[in-house]
Amino acid sequence: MALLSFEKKYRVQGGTLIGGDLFDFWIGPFYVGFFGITTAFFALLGTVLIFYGASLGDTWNPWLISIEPPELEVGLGMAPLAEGGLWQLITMCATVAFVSWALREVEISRKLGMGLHVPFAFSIAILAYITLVVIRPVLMGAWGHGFPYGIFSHLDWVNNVGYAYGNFHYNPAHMIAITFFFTTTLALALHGSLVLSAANPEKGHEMRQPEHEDTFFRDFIGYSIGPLGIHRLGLFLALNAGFWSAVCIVVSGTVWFDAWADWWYWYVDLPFWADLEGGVNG
Ligand code: UQ2
Repeated sequence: MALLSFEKKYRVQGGTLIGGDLFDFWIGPFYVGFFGITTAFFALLGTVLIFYGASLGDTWNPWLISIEPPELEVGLGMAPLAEGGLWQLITMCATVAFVSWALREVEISRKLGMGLHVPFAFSIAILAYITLVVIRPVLMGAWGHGFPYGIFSHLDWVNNVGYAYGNFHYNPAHMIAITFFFTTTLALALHGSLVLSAANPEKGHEMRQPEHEDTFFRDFIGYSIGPLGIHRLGLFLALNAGFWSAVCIVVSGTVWFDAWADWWYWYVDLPFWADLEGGVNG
C-alpha cells in the first residue's frame, strides 16, 4: 500500500493525551497535536535565544559560538541573561521541546495502536541530556556544572571534566557504556549487511527472505537470534549505551570525587591479598 493511502486510512481522531481534539489535525504529512505546538514553540524560542546569546559574544564563527552556563558561585539561583541566564532559559526550552516531542510520539503511537517503544527509546536520550544539565548540576549544587552550548566548547568541557577525575576511561560505568556503544555498532553492521545482502541477490534472482537470513547465521555460527530478536537486541544495546552514559557522568562528582583509577583499589584491598608481603599495601 502506498504510504499516502495508508496514512489516509489511519488518520484517525483520538488518542490525544491533552486537549481532546483541539489540535488533533494534520498539516500536510505532519501530525500537529498539542505537543506539536509546544515542540515548535519552545524549539523556536530556544533557537532565537541561542542566536541572541551568540550576538552578545565576540564571534559568529559557528565552531566557536558558545552559550556558557552561570559561574559556579551562582549556585542553583537564576543568573542575569548575559551571565548564564540565557543558558538557563535555553536549557528549559530544550527540555520542554524534547519532552513535547516524546509526548507527540506517544499520541501518534496511540492513534496507530502501536506500542510505546519509540517514545520510550527517545526518553533515554532525553534522560542522558537532562542528567548532564539538570540532575548532576542540582546534585552538585550549581548550574555551572552543566555543559556549555557550543561546538568546540562542549568538547573542551568533556575533555576537562574527564581529566578532573584522572582518566575517565577507568570509570566502570563509562566502560560499560562504551562496550554498549561498540556492541550497538557491531549489531547494526551485522543486521544492516545481512538485510542488504538478502535484498540484493545476483542479477535475475528473486529477493531472499528472512528464512535465508536465519540460515546464513545458523550455518555461520550455529545460532540465529531471528528477524524480530535482532531488533529487540538492537534496542536493548542502544538504550543501555545511553543509560550507562548517564550513570557514568552522574556518579562523577556526586558519589565519587577522586581519580577513577583509584576506584579499583576495592579490588587491591580485598582481604584475600590485601596484607600479603610484597603486595601493593604490604
Ligand atoms: C540474525 C537475524 C537477523 C539479523 C542478524 C542476526 C535472521 C535479519 C544480525 C544475527 C545476530 C546474532 C547471532 C546476535 C549477535 C549478538 C551480538 C551481541 C552482536 O540472526 O535473524 O535478522 O539481522
